Amino acid sequence: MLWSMAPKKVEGDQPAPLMGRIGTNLKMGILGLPNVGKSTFFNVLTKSQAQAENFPFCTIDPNESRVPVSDKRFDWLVEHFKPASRVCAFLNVVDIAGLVKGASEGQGLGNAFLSHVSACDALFHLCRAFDDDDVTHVEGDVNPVRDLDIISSELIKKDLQYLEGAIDKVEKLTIRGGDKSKKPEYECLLKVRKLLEEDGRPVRLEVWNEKEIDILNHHLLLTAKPIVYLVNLSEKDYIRKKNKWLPKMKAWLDENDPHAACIPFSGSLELKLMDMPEDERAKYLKEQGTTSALEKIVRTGYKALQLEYFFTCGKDEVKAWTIQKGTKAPQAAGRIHTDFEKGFIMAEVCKVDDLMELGSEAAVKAAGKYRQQGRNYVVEDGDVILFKFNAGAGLTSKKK
Ligand SMILES: Nc1nc2c(ncn2[C@@H]2O[C@H](COP(=O)(O)OP(=O)(O)OP(=O)(O)O)[C@@H](O)[C@H]2O)c(=O)[nH]1
Ligand SMILES: [Mg+2]
Repeated sequence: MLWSMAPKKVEGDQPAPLMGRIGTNLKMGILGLPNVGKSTFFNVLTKSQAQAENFPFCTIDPNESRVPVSDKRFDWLVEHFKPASRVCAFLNVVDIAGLVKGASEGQGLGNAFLSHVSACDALFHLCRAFDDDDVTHVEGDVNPVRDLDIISSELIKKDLQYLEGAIDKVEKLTIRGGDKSKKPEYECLLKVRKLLEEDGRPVRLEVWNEKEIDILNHHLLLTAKPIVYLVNLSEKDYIRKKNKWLPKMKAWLDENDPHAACIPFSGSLELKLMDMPEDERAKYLKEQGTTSALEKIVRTGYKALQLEYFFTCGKDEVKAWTIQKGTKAPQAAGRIHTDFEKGFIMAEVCKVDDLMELGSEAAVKAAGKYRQQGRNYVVEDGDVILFKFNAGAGLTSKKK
C-alpha cells in the first residue's frame, strides 16, 4: 500500500552536477488541477490567508511565502547552546493557479500558468482523492490517476513546444551556420525531444551526463523539475490510512515517477488543526491516533530542491545555513560572509548527530570526531562548522 513513500535511492549514484538553477533561493511550487485544495494547503502550510474558494481558477497570481523547516537537531542545538538568537532554515513555497487539460494550448490560464510553474525549481503535485459533492471537480468526478495523467502530459507538451523553438535556433547556427560549438547542444536537445515525444518520459527520469546537465540547465524544462506528490484525503481516510485511490496511484508512480516521494495528507484535518489552540490540537491528535503531515511535507520539499544545511553554533546564535547539495567548504563559508570564502583556511567540522550523542563539543573532540577539513571538503547536511579564515592582516580565527 502507498503510505508515505520515501524517495528510492538510485544504485551506484555518483555525486553529479545538479540539474536546475544554481543558488539557495529556490522555490517549491504547488501544482494541480483547479479547485483541488492548493490554496487551502498553501494557507495551512504557511499560515497565510491566500484566497481559497469553491470555484476553479480562484488563484490567478501566484502567492509566495516561506515556512520554517522543523528539525529536532536544530531544537537540540538551541537547547544546548541557549543562544541569544536562533535562525532555522526556511522553505519557499508558491501557490500557483490550477492547470487544466489543454493548458499548453492556452486553455484555462494556459501559458501564464505554465510560466508560474517555470519560475519554481521543484513542485508539490497536489492530487485530490477526497470525495465532497459540494466541491466542484473540473473533470466532473474524483479520479486522481486521470488527473496525474492530465498534468504530466500538459507539462510534456509544453516542453515539446519550447523545444521546437530552441532546436530551430540551434539548428540555424550549427547545421546551416556551421558553428560546431553548438553541435552538442543540438544533439542533446534532439535527444530530449525524442524522450518526450516518443517515450512520453519526463526529463527528470533520464540519466544525463555532466555536459548534458550543463546544457539542460540553460533551458530549465518543466519536466526536469523534481516532483513530490501530495495526496489530499478526507480526514477519515487519512486517519485510517486507507483510500481506494492509493494503490492505483502507487501503480501510476511505479510506472511514471518511481523515485519520487509521495505523501498522503488531509487538507481538511490540517485546516481544523490550524484553528485549534496548541493544547487542544495535541489532545485531538492523540485521541484520533494521528499526526499532522505538514512537517514531513516541508522537509521533503526542501530535499527535493536538493538543499541542505550546516549549522554554526555559539552563545550568540545557532543558525542553519542553506546550501545546495555538493557545496564545498569555502563556498559554504561564503554563505556567511564573502571574506570567509576569500580568506578560507579550513573548517573545523563535527556531525550534529555525534554532538547530540556525546553531549558536548569537548566530548566530541575527546572522541576524535572533530575534524579539520580543507577547501575540497564537501559539506554534509547537519555538519556543525567553525570556519577559520585569513582576515587580511595576519592570520586570525573568527567564530560566527
Ligand atoms: N472537503 C475538502 N474540501 C477542501 C479541501 N481543501 C480545499 N477544499 C475546498 O475546495 C475548494 C477549493 O479550494 P482551493 O484551496 O481554493 O483550491 P485551489 O486548488 O487553490 O483552486 P484554484 O486556485 O481555483 O486552482 C474550497 O471550497 C475549499 O474549501 C479538503 O481537504 N477537503
Ligand atoms: Mg488556489
